[in-house]
Amino acid sequence: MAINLQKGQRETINAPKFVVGLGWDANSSSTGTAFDLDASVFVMNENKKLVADEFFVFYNNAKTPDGAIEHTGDNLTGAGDGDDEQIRIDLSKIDSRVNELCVVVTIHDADNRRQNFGQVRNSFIRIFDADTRTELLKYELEEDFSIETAVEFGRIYKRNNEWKFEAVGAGMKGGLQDYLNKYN
Ligand SMILES: [Ca+2]
Ligand SMILES: [Ca+2]
Repeated sequence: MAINLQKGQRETINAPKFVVGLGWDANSSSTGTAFDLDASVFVMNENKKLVADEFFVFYNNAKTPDGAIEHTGDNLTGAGDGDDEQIRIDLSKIDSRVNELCVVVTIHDADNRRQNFGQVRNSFIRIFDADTRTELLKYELEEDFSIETAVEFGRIYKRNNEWKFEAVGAGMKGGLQDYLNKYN
């Protein structure tokens, strides 16, 4: 049975290999233009800085150099239930400098398309065991976002040799570059 988390809640991830699934549905009719939401991961050291440029995982850089974190592919529409984008994580391969993974979803070309998270529904982030496929944790973002164009869905971090997940759900007006500036 998956544990359903509330915003701010933290739980231990009890699986050495797991998948982070992210889902959303967008209301295209409100802008007349297709929505393309993108999941990205900032893989950071204990100073909350990117371990190296290659540790920013997104649709154009699908895998970290240690092979531990892999984006499985860019979904362009978000149509349908279930995960729209996924990130696979294998803790046995993870670089020893890695201490935290920040999972962010942004809206591609949000400014030009005049889109924001106020038009996005049914957002969730979940974690399931990669071997057994058992769902471990799930967080449904219930926040009413409005002008935000980027949302940190959750973070995965190491504490006392355990890996934990925190349901974050923090939105901001900006894009990937703003996170890059913050974490570089
Ligand atoms: Ca996408
Ligand atoms: Ca969807």
